[in-house]
Order: sequence, then C-alpha cells, then structure tokens
Amino acid sequence: MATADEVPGVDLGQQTARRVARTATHRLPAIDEMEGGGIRGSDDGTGLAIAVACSRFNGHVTDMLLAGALAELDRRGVAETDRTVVWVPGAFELPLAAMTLAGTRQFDAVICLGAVIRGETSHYDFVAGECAAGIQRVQLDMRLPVVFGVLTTENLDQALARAGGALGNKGTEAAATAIEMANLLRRLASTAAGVPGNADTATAGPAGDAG
Ligand code: INI
Repeated sequence: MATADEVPGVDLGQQTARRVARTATHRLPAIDEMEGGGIRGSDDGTGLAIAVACSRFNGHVTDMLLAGALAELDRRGVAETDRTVVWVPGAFELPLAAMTLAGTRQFDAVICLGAVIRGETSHYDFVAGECAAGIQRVQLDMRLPVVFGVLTTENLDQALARAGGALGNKGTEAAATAIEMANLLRRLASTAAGVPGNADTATAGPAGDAG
C-alpha cells in the first residue's frame, strides 16, 4: 500500500527520487543522489551567463548571500566575464530588476538575493509576498529561470544562520539552482518537439548549449 509520501499509479523509481528529495535537512540533494532517471539539468556552469540581482536592505546579510552565490558560480565554472551583479534598494524591487535583466535575453538565469526580516508591523508580509510573487511571475512570463534566493525570517539570527552560518547559505543554493535550471531548459529546448507548448523555447535564451 502507498505511504502518505507515495502517489498511487506513479512510477516507483520517481517515488524513490521523491523520498530522496525529502531528506530531513530539507536541503537540495546533490544531483547524483537522485534516482529514477528522467531529464535534468547538469550542475556544470561552463558557458552559462548568469545575472544576480541583490538587495541592499539588510546588507550585512545579503553581502553573505552574494558571496555564497558568487563562490558557487565560480566552483561550477561560470566565468567571471559571464556574470553580472546589480543592486536594488530592497527585496520589493527585485522583481523589476529581474524582469529587466531577463528582458535583455543575455542571461541563462537570474538569481535574486535578499533578506526580509519580520519587524513589528505587517510591512514584512507585503514585501516578502510581493517579492516572491513577482519573481515567480517574471520567470513564468519570461520563461527563464529566476531564482528566489530571498531569506524570509522571523529575526536576524535566523537570517544569519542561513547566510553562511550553521544552516548553510541560501545564496549558494540559489546559484546551484540557477545552473541546474538553465541547463534543464537548454536540454528541454533541444528536444522541444517533445515539450508541448514550448515550440519557441529554443530561441528564448542566449545561444549555445552547456547542458
Ligand atoms: N526590504 C528588504 O529587502 N528586507 C526587509 O526586511 C524590508 N523591511 O523589513 O522593510 C525591506 N523593505 C524595503 C522594501 O523592500 C522596499 O525597498 C521599499 O518599500 C521601497 O519600495
């Protein structure tokens, strides 16, 4: 009988992959940990052009996110000349910057970095909510990976723990996600005939194939 985690009728290999993905640490599993086959983007950033939009609000936190993201891009082979970093005042401005960067069609992915920390008023909810919704809208509208590397926390300690502290670095994760998604889209574009509704995907991003 299927457990709560298993969907009846779904290939068992995929269910294994889903279980692997739900590790207790809720961190992204490494690509080579995944089971069940299927199409996925590689973790090789060679030849990819990546833009990073970073918020200056809570700058002591976002500086750490940016450092983590850039180190990961380095580690995965994204050339310094293929990276662009832009700064915005706060997380609320990230979607507009992301939309503008995506609109240039010069990048394979955009990474948004920010830190929204709950204060005494409801301002947090508006900023965090609009930021997340805006970023999702940009990636769907532009059909380009736009990664949500924005911390939304109750306090500064929680943010620091996730910006290079005990719980990792959201910027590092965001960079890894950007590369995997950029490569996945390239791969899907190269088999676009098999992807319903994506007939124009092949022309949606920069030329080349590092996937
Ligand atoms: N911007 C953030 O990035 N993080 C926050 O925690 C934050 N808080 O709490 O207010 C914040 N506000 C500024 C906002 O993003 C805009 O820059 C501002 O409202 C101007 O549009």
